[in-house]
Amino acid sequence: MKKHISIIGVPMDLGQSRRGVDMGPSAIRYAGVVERLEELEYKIHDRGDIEIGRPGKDEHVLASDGNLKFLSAVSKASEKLASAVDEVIEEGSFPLVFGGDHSIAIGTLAGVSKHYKNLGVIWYDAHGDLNTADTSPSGNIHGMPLAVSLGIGHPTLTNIAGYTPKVKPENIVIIGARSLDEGERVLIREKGIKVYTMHEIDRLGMTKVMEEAIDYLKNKTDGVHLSLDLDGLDPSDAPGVGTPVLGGISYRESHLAMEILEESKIITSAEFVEVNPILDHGNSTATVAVALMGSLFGEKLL
Ligand code: B3U
Ligand code: MN
Ligand code: MN
Repeated sequence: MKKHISIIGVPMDLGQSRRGVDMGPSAIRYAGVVERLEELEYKIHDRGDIEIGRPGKDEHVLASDGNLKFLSAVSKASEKLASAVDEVIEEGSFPLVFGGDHSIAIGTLAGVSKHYKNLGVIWYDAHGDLNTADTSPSGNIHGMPLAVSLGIGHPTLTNIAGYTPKVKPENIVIIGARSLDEGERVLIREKGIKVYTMHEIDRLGMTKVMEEAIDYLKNKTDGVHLSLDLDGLDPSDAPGVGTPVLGGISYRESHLAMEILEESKIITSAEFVEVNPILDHGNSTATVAVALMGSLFGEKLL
């Protein structure tokens, strides 16, 4: 992994309905991320936060766009984030993005993917985030970023940064899924997307799941983005998320997953999303996020 890391905060809360996730970047900083990574001898450049425009007063639900809440504010922020991520990679630094809700992955991937011919994506999440306006039960864009990155969805979103698609279905691995909508299941089957649900994690164990995921991506990709939604973890370990789902990945399994990724050296960019300090117990979910970043960037127990 590179020795320079650039942090970008994205205080976005318009991709879903629970306020407070816009404070995620502050909570993660407060949990000591910069100090933790500096201990590991990285040079950290904290670029501060992307400015998120407030929506116009009629924009709360854009009926004319169907089922896409805050489409215009989300797409504007995505363009800004894509440019910032692009700059970071141009500078030769590792982009580390803090959410905000998961809609920010649209911008992150738009900034990352133009630097790779075959970007791989590890999507660590309770959800598939593969909805479109037609299949979404909520109209929340944070349930859509993976579909958008495949080029499926509203053109304003799929064309962020001026190109589409950002990722090929065969270069994606979803880990931790346990809440998939019917339209998402259809898309997974149609596109042949690799998914390790909680069933496979329980059955095979996290070591085998991660080894298989890495083998699956290693030879066909030239970079791999880790998009880690804290709701992939069990709510007992990461309570501060907007849509908790029981039966998730444990704190220990998640550390193991990050350690195995670190050993593999395949990760070239990362984002940690959906930390909502208002719903949290203390600052424990941000603290978990920072601990996982420690493992991802090479912290060792001994
Ligand atoms: N699949 C549901 C719920 C959801 C997606 N992502 C999160 N929740 N965090 C939806 O609204 O698309
Ligand atoms: Mn998600
Ligand atoms: Mn999720």
